[in-house]
Amino acid sequence: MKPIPDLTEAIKTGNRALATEATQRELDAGNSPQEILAALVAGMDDVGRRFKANEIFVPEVLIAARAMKEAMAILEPKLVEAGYEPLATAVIGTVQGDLHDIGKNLVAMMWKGAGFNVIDVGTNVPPERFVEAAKEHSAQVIGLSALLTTTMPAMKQTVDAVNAAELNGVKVVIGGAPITQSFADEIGADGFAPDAASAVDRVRDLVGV
Ligand code: B1M
Repeated sequence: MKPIPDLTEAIKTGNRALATEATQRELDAGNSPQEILAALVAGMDDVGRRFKANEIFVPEVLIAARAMKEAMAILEPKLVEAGYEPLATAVIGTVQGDLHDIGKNLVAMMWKGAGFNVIDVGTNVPPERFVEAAKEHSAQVIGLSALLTTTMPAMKQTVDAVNAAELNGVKVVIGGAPITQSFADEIGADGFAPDAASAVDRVRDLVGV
């Protein structure tokens, strides 16, 4: 892949004007949509790495994700035309009884930034809705977020519903402030991520991309 340094830099710094301008410029120059996507993803990967290392914080990630979103709005129709297949499809939501969505949205943005097709089913999502959405979109991953200790049991109910539905290898990844690896093990989730950047690594590992 040919690097496009200013486009990658635009995502790293959350420069929306440059991100959209450089995306359009590269398309006009006949560069392939996949190469342009790779340059955008490289920017988000760097954002994820610095977020994990506590070099940047939630506001910078949101700003980078917004630049990525605007560039993707230009790029997406071209990717579709070119027959591009996303790396994986993930359904994400906040579990039943829980209305917190800032962390969940951040994970969704990072997943999109990594090249996944993300179906966001929102907040206060009952177990059967996760199952239904995973079936409808042939998802490989279901992401569950919970911020309340009182809604942690809804994660177990969702994992149980996914297992009961025999969704053919769909992996469940969980996260949120009160969630730990030992809780994930206890309820039989396939993966846990402490933050949005690690959630990208976890899905990449689980689906092997
Ligand atoms: Co709420 N709230 N809240 N709240 N709220 C907490 C979570 C709380 C810790 C505050 C406190 O008491 N100190 C507390 C929970 C206590 C507990 O359960 N032990 C609490 C409470 C009690 C409540 C209410 C019950 C209050 C009330 O009404 N009495 C109520 C519940 C409503 C409901 O959900 N049914 C409530 C309501 C609200 C608001 C609506 C006012 C608002 C939510 C707005 C929104 O989300 N749109 C709110 C907020 C903002 C918070 C705090 C202040 C901030 C949460 C947040 O967004 N953090 C929070 C206190 C705190 O955390 N300091 C608190 C930033 C966000 C980026 O972090 O979500 O942790 P976080 O996400 C991280 C990681 O956890 C991880 O990645 C993210 C980024 O790296 N992650 C995942 C998250 N999901 C993941 C999924 C993954 C992987 C990683 O894989 C799929």
